[in-house]
Amino acid sequence: MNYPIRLTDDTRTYSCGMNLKVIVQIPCYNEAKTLPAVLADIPEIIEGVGPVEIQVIDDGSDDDTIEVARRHGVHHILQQKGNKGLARSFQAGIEHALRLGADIIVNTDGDNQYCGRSIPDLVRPIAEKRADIVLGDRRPGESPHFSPFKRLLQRVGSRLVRALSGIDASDAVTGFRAYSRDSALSITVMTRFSYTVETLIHAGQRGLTVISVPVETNAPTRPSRLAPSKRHFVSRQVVTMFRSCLMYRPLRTFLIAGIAMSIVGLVPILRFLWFYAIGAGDGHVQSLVLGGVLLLAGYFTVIVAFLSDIVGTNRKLTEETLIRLRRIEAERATRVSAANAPATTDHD
Ligand SMILES: Nc1nc2c(ncn2[C@@H]2O[C@H](COP(=O)(O)OP(=O)(O)O)[C@@H](O)[C@H]2O)c(=O)[nH]1
Ligand SMILES: [Mg+2]
Repeated sequence: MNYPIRLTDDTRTYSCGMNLKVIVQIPCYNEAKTLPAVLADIPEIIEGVGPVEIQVIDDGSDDDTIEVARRHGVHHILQQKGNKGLARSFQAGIEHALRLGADIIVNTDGDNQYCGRSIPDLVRPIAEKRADIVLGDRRPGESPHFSPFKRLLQRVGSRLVRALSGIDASDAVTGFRAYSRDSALSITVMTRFSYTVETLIHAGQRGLTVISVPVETNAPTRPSRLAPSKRHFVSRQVVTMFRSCLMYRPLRTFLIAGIAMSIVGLVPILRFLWFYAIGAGDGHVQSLVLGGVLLLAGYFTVIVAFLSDIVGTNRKLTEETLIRLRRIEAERATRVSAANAPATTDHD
């Protein structure tokens, strides 16, 4: 069934030039209260780019999220069976949008954290082929909606992401982003917790151009559900970064660990040798045992480094195959969906 889009603010309508298909996706878990405000703020058309379609991914909400989305004329509603978490919903949404023929996919939150009127700023650099991914930078250092502790976390997190991915992003965990079709085709979210950091590290590894543009944010409508406490947020990001290191830089990660262990192991061995040389070796055998164990552990970790590099090369080849397969599938599905009605409700 086709639901007409109802917009309340005429200033959000623009004249159209390029005719690219922009899909704004909103992963939602119980967002019936705030969804109308999010939808009302999304432009219908972006000047010089093309029309905007909206896709809501409902992750087994218990409230009226789906009903609200239907009433407000959302073009595409993707229903997950049960609550699968944000990362899986995000990935399902990206794949669905690609099958619908999206040229640019924008992700925003269902809690009305981000201002829909910033969407054209995210989309334009991709339409003009200046970027593959555009991050909506909330300027955490200045935003009144961030506590001093959250600002500090953002700064540390962004530095770490820069070290891992080579991408300079002052707001690495922003969920407000735009992806070109090609960059979306290459997204495979592996970790369950934080797709935001993982997709950035992945983008850096693939050599994609990622830029940040400043965006407006609204005052919080409720506490964060994804990071109910600071400890939870920090541990989630640390686990994601650690797993990303193992996944995308296995040689370097294991080699550094192996060499560090070997160097630490050499210290007690040299200590023992010193005592042995001056004739006081008795009573220092423990140093030799400890050093030997660490040296051996370091040696095996170096072997693991080379093995994981081979596994990593295979992962890259598999990834290339997956991307090509996705491209073929998405293009075929786009042709089929173009022949069908534009409004859809799909199940995963
Ligand atoms: N799919 C899915 N989305 C969720 C879940 N929890 C939160 N979200 C959505 O993820 C987005 C961000 O959630 P939010 O609580 O605002 O977290 P924050 O902005 O990152 O602090 C919102 O659109 C939520 O509806 C979940 O369990 N599954
Ligand atoms: Mg939010």
